[in-house]
Amino acid sequence: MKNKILITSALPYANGPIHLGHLAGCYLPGDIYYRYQKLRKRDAIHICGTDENGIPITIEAEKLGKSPQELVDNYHEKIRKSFEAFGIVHDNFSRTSTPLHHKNARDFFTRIYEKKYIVNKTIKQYFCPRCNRFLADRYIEGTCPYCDSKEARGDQCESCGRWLDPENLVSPGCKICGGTPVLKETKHWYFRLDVMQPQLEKWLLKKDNWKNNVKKFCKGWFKEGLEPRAITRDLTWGIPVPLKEAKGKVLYVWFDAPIGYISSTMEWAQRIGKPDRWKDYWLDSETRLIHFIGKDNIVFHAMVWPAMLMAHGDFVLPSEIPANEFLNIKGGKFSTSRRKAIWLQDTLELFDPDLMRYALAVNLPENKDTEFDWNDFQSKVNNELANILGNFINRTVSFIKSNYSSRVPLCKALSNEDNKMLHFLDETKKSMEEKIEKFELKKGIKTLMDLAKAANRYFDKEKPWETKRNAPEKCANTINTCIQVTDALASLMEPYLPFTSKKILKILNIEKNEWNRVGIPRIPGNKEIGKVEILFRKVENEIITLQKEKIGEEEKKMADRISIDEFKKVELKVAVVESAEKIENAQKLTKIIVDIGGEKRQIVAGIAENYSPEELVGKKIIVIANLAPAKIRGVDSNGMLLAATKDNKLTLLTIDKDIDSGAKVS
Ligand code: B3M
Ligand code: ZN
Repeated sequence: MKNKILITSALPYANGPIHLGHLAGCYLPGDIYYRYQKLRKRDAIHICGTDENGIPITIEAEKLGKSPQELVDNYHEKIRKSFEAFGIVHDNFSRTSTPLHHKNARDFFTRIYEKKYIVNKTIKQYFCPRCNRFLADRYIEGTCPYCDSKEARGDQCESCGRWLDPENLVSPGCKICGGTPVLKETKHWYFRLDVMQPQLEKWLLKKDNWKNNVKKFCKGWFKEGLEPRAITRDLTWGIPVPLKEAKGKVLYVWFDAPIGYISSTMEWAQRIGKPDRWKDYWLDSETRLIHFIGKDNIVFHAMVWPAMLMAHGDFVLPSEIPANEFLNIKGGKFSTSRRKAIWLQDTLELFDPDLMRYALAVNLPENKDTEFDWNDFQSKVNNELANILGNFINRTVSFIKSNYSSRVPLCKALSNEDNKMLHFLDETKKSMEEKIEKFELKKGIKTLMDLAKAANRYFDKEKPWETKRNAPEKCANTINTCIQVTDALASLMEPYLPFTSKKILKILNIEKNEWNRVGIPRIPGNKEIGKVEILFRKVENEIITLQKEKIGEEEKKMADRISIDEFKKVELKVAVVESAEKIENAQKLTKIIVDIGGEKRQIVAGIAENYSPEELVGKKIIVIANLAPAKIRGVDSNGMLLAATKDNKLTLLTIDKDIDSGAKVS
């Protein structure tokens, strides 16, 4: 086993908060794996940071009417804090907006440009005449030519995972104004993936231990044949391309982002006062470079990034890419932009982080998509964490408190049963090691839970509450064994449930966990133990009901928004009131004749209580001109006027400066 481990988790875009889908995809697995390696005293570091360039940032900033800088500053801090609160430990959490990273990305480009792995081409690119700009990848949306999804973006189809070029899209549309873009000439720089294919293929062939989803994906790509890929974009936000003739262009975000792993490691080395330390990892071919990612990032980490590294030549190549599938929510994907998500921040306000860490860990989408469900969360917490794991520890510690004045009873001689129990600790440890090393983290936590179950069975079978009276020595042995099991549980759970593990250490009055001592009793007899503390509080029904309602709400708010195209269907015009009269037997209704740029219309409106007919004549008002005609109280109405109302008050919408009737309102 190589002993240097460089662990990275995908750099989250600083365009929104972290949700459970992100956590299950890569952040929790990365953290579990890293914590485990540290517990085993391996030389491991965990590197991450926010991805602050590219179109995902500019689009969200435009939507919110903020500058990209404001947006990324805000979310960098939010993401960093919520990771910390959730117990995700990174040796360094950087950002791709640092001067160091800008320099690294530009140097990387220059190096492979000089080695002739980058060429330029004049191409035709979509340009939106209405917005007067070139539409870089995500500014364009259309139908995916492969899977027919209607929501494919210019750079990738999220539905089938293909990496696309905007020209591939069927019926493309401008994401900003909804208009139809046209093709126009521009120059871009391309990375010669085609040249890299043979090397890449040879290298990937040796990775037969890789997960199937990753291997399958790559094979498909090789079969189609790799093509040069544009790595520059027409944007003002991002890292300027380090070439004179590329003024006004920036590096494609997926070109600079993975280089962010290197930059973040360098930043870490500087921060700890050993500026060369990053080299020990990145420049040593013996390092195991492990990228934790979600499946939508596979193509970039398993193909483009290794190809970039090969072209560059100095750095270590990825050794494993444990990519997870998606965690879904009610049948669909989590989506930051559509606000269809359960936000980490919200769950942290309600539950101890370990509850969510557990619920996610046992449900990780390692081999297929899984679904998050609040009822399932509740049952995992109440029936597994509280009733099994918490219960065992609680009954052990409480027993010591009430029967042995909070001192661990001495163990004289172990029975067969005691030995079996202790032996099971060692077995569990080995089995967890095997699983975690293979990235089967879900199996790892299940193995831990099996130990807790076995421990409860042991307690039930040995009946210390009876032996206390009739066989006190046996009772002492049992309880002593139980406290060793508790101690072992604390060590074994640390990667998954670090907060609970800490609480147990406090109860046991010991400083730290020792993975390698699991199975070898280390809690001496007579040791005084601390206060009994409830480890897992049960989750009540009411809180679950509330959470379930919340998911729909936010998404609905977003879904209820209409697109600019929908709004444009409404034809609003200025109209002048020519005559008005009250409608008989209808207290609230007035019939008016308006002129809309020469066209006469009759409209029935509920304004009789607020405006007299005399007041109305001559007013210039706003009407919906293309409303389907209707009969109101038997009177024809052909259009509708606009008015503002509040608390029984009503006022008509008029115009601020004079303009002819028939003028369009937009
Ligand atoms: N920011 C994609 C994402 O957040 C991207 C990952 C970059 S890893 C170098 O899903
Ligand atoms: Zn446009």
